[in-house]
Amino acid sequence: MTKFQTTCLGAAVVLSLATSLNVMFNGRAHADTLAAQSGPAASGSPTIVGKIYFRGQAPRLRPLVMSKDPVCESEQSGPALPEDGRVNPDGTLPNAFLYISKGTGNLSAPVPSQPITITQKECRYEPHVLGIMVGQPLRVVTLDPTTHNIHIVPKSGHDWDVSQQPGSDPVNTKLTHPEIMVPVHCNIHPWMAAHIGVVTNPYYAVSGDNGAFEIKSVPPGSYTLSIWTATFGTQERQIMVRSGETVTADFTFTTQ
Ligand SMILES: [Cu+2]
Repeated sequence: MTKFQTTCLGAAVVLSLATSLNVMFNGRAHADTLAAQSGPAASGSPTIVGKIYFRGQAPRLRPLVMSKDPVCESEQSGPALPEDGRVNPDGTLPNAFLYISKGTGNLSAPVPSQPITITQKECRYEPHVLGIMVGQPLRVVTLDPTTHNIHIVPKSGHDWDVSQQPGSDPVNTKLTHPEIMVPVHCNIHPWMAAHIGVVTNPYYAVSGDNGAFEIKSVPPGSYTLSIWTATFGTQERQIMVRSGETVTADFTFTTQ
């Protein structure tokens, strides 16, 4: 076991216990707890790392029914399980969106000109959960031999509803208001769904198939780190980021 894994495991035990006992850390005390787990971080390396754990009975997921479009059905190599509600085999959660919702540090950063891409592949969206900054280009790609329609439905601003034929060029848009989370649908294939976290700073991440996440180069400050999941609810906690240090922030969710 590497030193990093040991640190994560230790932090997980402490934070998991706290969460399962419904003990809310808050304010300075918890910030210090997390800072105490910090280690040195080189410039540009992760400043906030963590893992998202799940306790309890994982939801039993029903395969998506794609019979409405035989092309989609034929693209599947096995049962097409939904992403929402999925728990990794190791008991961690993928598809959790982590972001800094409040803070004292200087979070202002230029909006990247490079696009965030969402791809329609095998009649699913890849990725299923993604983040983007307000005003950053969103590029929609189709790789499927069937027509899709991408329908983005923000609470503020206008719907964006565009069809893409097989072989079409990518289409581009922008999201104009912060929102956790903006839903994406396909009006042709009702099982297609994605969630976009639209944020005003670049300090966000999505947990992967090992439940881990990392947010790089966060300026020093005191922050609220928030986490969204589609199925298991949301949480937040205070963290303190100090220059040159890495903060470990694990979260645990249970069945709702
Ligand atoms: Cu579609």
